[in-house]
Amino acid sequence: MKTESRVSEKSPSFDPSDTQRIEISQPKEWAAGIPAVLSAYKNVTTKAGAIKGTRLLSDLNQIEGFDCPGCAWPDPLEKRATFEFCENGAKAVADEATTKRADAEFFAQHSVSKMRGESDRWLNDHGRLVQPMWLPEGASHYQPIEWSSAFEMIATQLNQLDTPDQAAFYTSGRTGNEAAFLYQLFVRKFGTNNLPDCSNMCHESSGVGLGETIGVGKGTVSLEDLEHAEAIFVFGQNPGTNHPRMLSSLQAAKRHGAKIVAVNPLDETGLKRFKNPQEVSGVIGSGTALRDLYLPVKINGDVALLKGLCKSLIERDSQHQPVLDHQFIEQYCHGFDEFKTDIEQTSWQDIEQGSGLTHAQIEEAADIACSSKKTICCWAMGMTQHKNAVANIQLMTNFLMLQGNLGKPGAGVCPVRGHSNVQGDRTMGIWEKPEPAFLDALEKEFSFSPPRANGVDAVETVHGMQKGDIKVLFALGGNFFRAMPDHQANDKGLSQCELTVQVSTKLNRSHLHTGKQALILPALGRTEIDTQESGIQTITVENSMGVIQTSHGKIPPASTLLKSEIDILAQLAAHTLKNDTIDWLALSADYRLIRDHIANVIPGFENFNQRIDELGEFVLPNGVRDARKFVTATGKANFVVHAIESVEVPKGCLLMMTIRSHDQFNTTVYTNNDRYRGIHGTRKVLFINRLDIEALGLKAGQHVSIRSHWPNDKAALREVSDFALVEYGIPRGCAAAYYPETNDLIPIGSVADKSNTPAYKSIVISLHA
Ligand SMILES: Nc1nc2c(c(=O)[nH]1)N[C@H]1C(S)=C(S)[C@@H](COP(=O)(O)OP(=O)(O)OC[C@H]3O[C@@H](n4cnc5c(=O)[nH]c(N)nc54)[C@H](O)[C@@H]3O)O[C@H]1N2
Ligand SMILES: Nc1nc2c(c(=O)[nH]1)N[C@H]1C(S)=C(S)[C@@H](COP(=O)(O)OP(=O)(O)OC[C@H]3O[C@@H](n4cnc5c(=O)[nH]c(N)nc54)[C@H](O)[C@@H]3O)O[C@H]1N2
Ligand SMILES: [Mo]
Repeated sequence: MKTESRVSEKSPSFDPSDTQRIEISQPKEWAAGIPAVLSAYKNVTTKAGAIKGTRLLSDLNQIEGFDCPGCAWPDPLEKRATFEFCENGAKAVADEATTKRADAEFFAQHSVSKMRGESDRWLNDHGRLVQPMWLPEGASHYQPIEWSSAFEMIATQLNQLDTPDQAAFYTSGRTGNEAAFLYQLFVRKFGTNNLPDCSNMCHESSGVGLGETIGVGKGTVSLEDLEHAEAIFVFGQNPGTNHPRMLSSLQAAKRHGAKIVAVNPLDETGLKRFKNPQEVSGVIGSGTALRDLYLPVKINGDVALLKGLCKSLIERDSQHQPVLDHQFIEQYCHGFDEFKTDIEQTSWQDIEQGSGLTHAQIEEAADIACSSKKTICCWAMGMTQHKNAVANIQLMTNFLMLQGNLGKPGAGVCPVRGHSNVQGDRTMGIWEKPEPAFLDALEKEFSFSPPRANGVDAVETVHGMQKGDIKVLFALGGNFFRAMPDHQANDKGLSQCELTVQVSTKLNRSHLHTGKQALILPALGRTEIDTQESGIQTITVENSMGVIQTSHGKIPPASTLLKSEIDILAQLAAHTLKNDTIDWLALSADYRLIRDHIANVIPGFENFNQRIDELGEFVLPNGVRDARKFVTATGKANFVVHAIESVEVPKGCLLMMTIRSHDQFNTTVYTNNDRYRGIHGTRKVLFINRLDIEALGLKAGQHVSIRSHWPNDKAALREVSDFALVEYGIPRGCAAAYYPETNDLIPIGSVADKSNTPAYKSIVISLHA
């Protein structure tokens, strides 16, 4: 066994590929069009090969094809285009279908310590993981291990724990419904609710906020609603990059006469103008202008803006313009009087100061709301990753409630999910705070007593590992180390674990920051044919709008040694839970049997197999959407009072958000370019207002170190270095940089109230030449 220190001198932010030529140009004025089609084909054919690549693109998002692993945007229920994909979905597929392999020889050549000094892009570029690998205690290199030995090792570790709560089981949102159901069942039979997931870092604030206001933690609109809305407000979202197929829906809405308002510190290209590559006019014409109004809100200025919007509507209504839907408020809502009083007492001065917008700009947005009978609010991470994120969500909902924009066609809330099945994983019970009714149904179906105490979420997992309370971390997909904030805290926690296990498709930094021993279990991807004892298997996913769809892998697996996630989980359960009443291996031999259990446990999945056999897909019930039914503490939709609370930014400091570039999928970096924002050759940039550059005595292009400041921070210094200043259209006092290179700047304790989501988009920073 080779040994060598596992500690690397280089910080994980080091990126050797940054040496390529750096070019900064003007941000683009339109999205998609021919460059997007070319980029899609180039990515798929260069990585997967011409024949396999073209095949993959034609199966993507088709009824008999596979669900795109890129994002959770829905596919049209009928009339799918021949090529129902986007540039970035194609990149995600190409990345999985790559012909490169990170095999045993690769791991023999590269020590863990050496790989720690490489960039995220370098790690991912080595291709698919093809066989189980083991990092023994004290070893410098991973070495191959048999599947059976790996399962035995995990089972032994788990069964040696003092209590099941000493293990945590993470999930990233690519996992399909069947695997998710099996996973939570195993974890609860093992005896814990420690099921942290990527939702904890993502839309948790939406779930918590919506749960309290309208009683359902999901969106209430369909694709059709979106296309027939009269006004669409897009808050804190960059769909041109992260949900490109949403642009087609926005285009359809525009053609039906909708007005679109973009609320964002950055005037994102995708919301300006869209050239639809599916249409001739998108190829040769000038495309469709999307947003009618752009509101350059300050980072975290949305609570103030939303209070301003509500104030304007309430003022207009009291001046005898029929603006509010009093009947809806009377019949379906609770807490309106208190809300109204609070809004009336909030001054325009505080609203302007808090939002960074003028009263006139807010009135312009209110004009659009008032002229619409059907309004939708869409949002993503710009709203959910702040200290007061839950307030953001609740005020958006309240803004809609004022005009009765819930539970009617063309109106409602639309949290746009990230990972392709993050919403489905929750529906299947991947949740550290399960509902009692769900546990009751599980108890009845499988005749056991599931644990009732809440488990740990993602942030609590890091605290737990640091304190020594959690000794085993098992991760079903994802990149827990890199996606979470505060690498120092996370590394300390992980290194104290007895065992860390990653079920993965590609190499990432979580394979390098491990427990005393570590395992990599390589899994089949969404694109690959999944053959089990009963034949070729189908899985299902739930998209952002509550539609259950099937997904069928189409290409041969990257290696004969790969196992499906379901097979891995079933084997793990069979090894760990001795003499169990459930025949786990029978479930993995035929996924239909898992769906039969889901049908018995989860409302809305009755006749699951039959419905997908006959229809291919079906829509889950949603009380708010279908019947204006609000299952909240008051039995009504709740208005909630929130104060304008701004993050304190000391003089000379800026408030920074962390964002995605056009060429990454979360922690997977494809290239160092961000075409729409005009960045080429580097990810180490800080977007900043020209006047702030001047005020700080700096120059555009200059390289600086970024330091973060947080009142309760116990760390000595949090700093990332060598970031080039890019003069950009962003409000004064605000800045932006890419995730994950900046994740170490965020202390693990800096989280959203109530949802405990890391405040990835409110980081107080200072710059140092
Ligand atoms: N190609 C691609 N697709 C993806 C992903 C990917 O990485 N790549 N990731 C997937 C996942 S998991 C997710 S969650 C989604 C993420 O999708 P997005 O939420 O669109 O992703 P972010 O880059 O985090 O963008 C946040 C947006 O919010 C804005 N913003 C930041 N702070 C504020 C604020 O305080 N107020 C307002 N109004 N706006 C603000 C930023 O300027 C940016 O436009 O995308 C999913 N789809
Ligand atoms: N600073 C900052 N940090 C953030 C965010 C931010 O906006 N700013 N966003 C947060 C958000 S919204 C999210 S969702 C998290 C993302 O957190 P995660 O979901 O944990 O991270 P990903 O980067 O999506 O995970 C990528 C890895 O998943 C594995 N993988 C891919 N496909 C499959 C599959 O089919 N099966 C299995 N088993 N493995 C697979 C591959 O090994 C790949 O390396 O990051 C969060 N972190
Ligand atoms: Mo996400």
